[in-house]
Amino acid sequence: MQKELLKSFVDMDEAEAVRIARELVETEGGAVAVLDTCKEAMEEVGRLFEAGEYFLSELIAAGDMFNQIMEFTLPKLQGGEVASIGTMVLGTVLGDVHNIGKDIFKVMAEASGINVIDIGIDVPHEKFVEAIKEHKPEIVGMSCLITLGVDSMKRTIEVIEEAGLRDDIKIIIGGGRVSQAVMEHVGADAWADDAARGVRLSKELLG
Ligand code: B12
Repeated sequence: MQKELLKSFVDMDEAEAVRIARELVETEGGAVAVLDTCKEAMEEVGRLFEAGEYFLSELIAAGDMFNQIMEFTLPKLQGGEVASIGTMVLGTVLGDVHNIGKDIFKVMAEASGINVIDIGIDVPHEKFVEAIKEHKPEIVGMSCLITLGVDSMKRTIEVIEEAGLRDDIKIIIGGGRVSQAVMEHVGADAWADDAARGVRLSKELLG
C-alpha cells in the first residue's frame, strides 16, 4: 500500500493518495508509515521541481495534499496524557513558509511529553525573543527548509544572545537545510533532519 501511496502522491493524484492514506492510517503502525511515505514523496517532488519537470504549482499541490493527509494522520500520533518533561518554543524561521515538517515534529515532541509552543512560520527574530521571555522554555526549535533560512537562523540566535537569553536555553535546528556544519555556523546546540531523531535529541538536551 505504501508503494501505491508514493506513486499516487508523486503523480499528483490527490483523490487516490488521500484514499490510500485513509486506509493505511487505520492499520498497525499506519500513521508513521503514511508520514514516512509522504515525506519520501515530497523529496521526489522536490527533485522533479529542481530538475525542471515540476513547477511551483506542483509544489503547492503537494503541500496541500500533505496538509490534508496530516489532518487525519497526526491525531493518531497524539497519545493520551503524558507527564510534561519541559517546554519548547518552535517556529519556522524568517523568510521560510514551509510548515509541514515543523507540524510533524511538533506532534511527535508533544507525544513524548514536551510542551510545544508553536509560534508559526516565517517568524521574525524578535518574535522568538518575545516567546522566550513569555514562556521561559528550556529549548527553542527552529525549522528551516530553504538556504536563505540559514542566515535567518544565525541572525535569530544572535538576536536571542543580544537579548541576554542564550545562556538560559538550548537550541535545536531541524528541516532539510540543516547539518552539523550548519549547526556550528549558526551557533545551535543540536540538529536533526527527521522528527524522531529531533525528539530524541530534544529529550537529551532537557537532561
Ligand atoms: C512542499 C514544498 C513547498 C510548499 C510548502 C507548503 C507547506 N505548506 O509547507 C510551497 C509551495 C509553499 C513551497 C515554496 C517554496 N519552495 Co519549497 N518545497 C516543498 C517540498 C517539495 C517539500 C517540503 C516538505 O514539506 N517536506 C516534507 C517534510 C515532512 O519534511 P521536512 O520538512 O524535512 O521535515 C522533517 C524533518 O526535517 C524534521 N523537521 C522539520 N522541521 C523541524 C524542526 C525541528 C526543530 C526538528 C528537530 C526537526 C524538524 O521533521 C520532519 C519529519 O521527519 C521541498 C522538497 C524537499 N526535498 O524538502 C521543497 C523545497 C524545500 N522548496 C524549495 C524552494 C526553492 C521553494 C521556493 C523558493 C520556490 C519558489 N520559487 O517560490 C518557495 C519558498 C517559499 C518560502 N519563502 O519559504 C527548495 C529549497 C532549495 C533551497 N536549497 O533553498 C526545495 C528543497 C525543493 C528543491 N529541491 O528545489 N515549497
